[in-house]
Amino acid sequence: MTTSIKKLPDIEQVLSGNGACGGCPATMALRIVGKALGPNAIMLLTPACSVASMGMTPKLGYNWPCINICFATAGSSASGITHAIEIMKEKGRLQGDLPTVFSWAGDGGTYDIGFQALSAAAERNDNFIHFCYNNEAYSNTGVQRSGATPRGSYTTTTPTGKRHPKKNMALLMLEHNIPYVATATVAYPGDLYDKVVKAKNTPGMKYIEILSPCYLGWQFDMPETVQMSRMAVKSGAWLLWEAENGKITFNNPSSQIISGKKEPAPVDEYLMKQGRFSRLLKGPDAESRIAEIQGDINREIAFMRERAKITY
Ligand SMILES: Cc1ncc(C[n+]2csc(CCOP(=O)(O)OP(=O)(O)O)c2C)c(N)n1
Ligand code: SF4
Ligand SMILES: [Mg+2]
Repeated sequence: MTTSIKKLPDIEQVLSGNGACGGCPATMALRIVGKALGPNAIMLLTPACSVASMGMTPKLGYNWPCINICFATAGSSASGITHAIEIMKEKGRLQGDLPTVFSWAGDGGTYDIGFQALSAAAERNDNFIHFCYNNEAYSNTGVQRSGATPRGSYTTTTPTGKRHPKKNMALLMLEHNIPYVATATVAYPGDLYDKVVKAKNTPGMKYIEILSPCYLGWQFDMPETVQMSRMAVKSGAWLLWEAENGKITFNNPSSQIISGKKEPAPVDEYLMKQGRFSRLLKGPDAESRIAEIQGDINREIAFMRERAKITY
């Protein structure tokens, strides 16, 4: 059973007074992650909104030792830290439980710029958790497209709508044969919490991707973050799943969509709530543009349904 939001621990690792926008999904997600990881952890951050929001020493917004690293190096830096800790333990210079090492990066720092180092760390099965908070753009620098930006979306570098579909990064990570991969989003906090607890207790490389609707890039009203996150899941535009030792299972409500018990909500309503799509859906080609986006979603659902039948 998924942990109820009412049962999440009181512990707060994200402190008040940080510099994130109101309703920031990355900050919401990190609060839940903090409840699952607890204080005994070391955080690595690539340049992104979460870095810009964290404040300056000694008044950091995150209550862990935090290391700001280069954009491309989440995988290699986290590998270095985790190996250093293991060696210190071996030499008797660290006692007690080892801290959980985790990298916290955006989609830019994961799908694009950080991919090479992350892939190498996954191949080595190094012992840390990589979190990608995916707001589907480079938000911190004014909303440029990334590999996670869906087709049809406006960004400053795709002013007429992105022409290509997003890639399935979580699945790419799974294909590295790592022991734990999961997707989550802020509208389902108990689901995210449970997944982080599992990752924390699994040795080796773990990858958790959290869809993070950002009001600035997606162009909706700040208080609607959680609603957008829920709509993404209900329309099938974002699937909740996890893979333990290669076996994929879907989580509610995505499991109902995958099993065919529930039809995904038509994507129109989800798209029209977001200025990044709706501003491009006013012309005579609106219908074909929506059909193209719906086609990407349908294809992904059908593909993941079949992919989940394969175990190794
Ligand atoms: C090597 C390098 N290139 C570019 C930048 C500029 N930069 C800082 S944050 C950022 C955007 C990060 O996007 P993402 O990882 O998706 O995080 P988000 O801003 O969306 O939270 C960019 C391009 C940088 N700091 N380093
Ligand atoms: S721009 Fe988006 S991701 Fe960045 S701090 Fe604001 S709400 Fe969060
Ligand atoms: Mg981003």
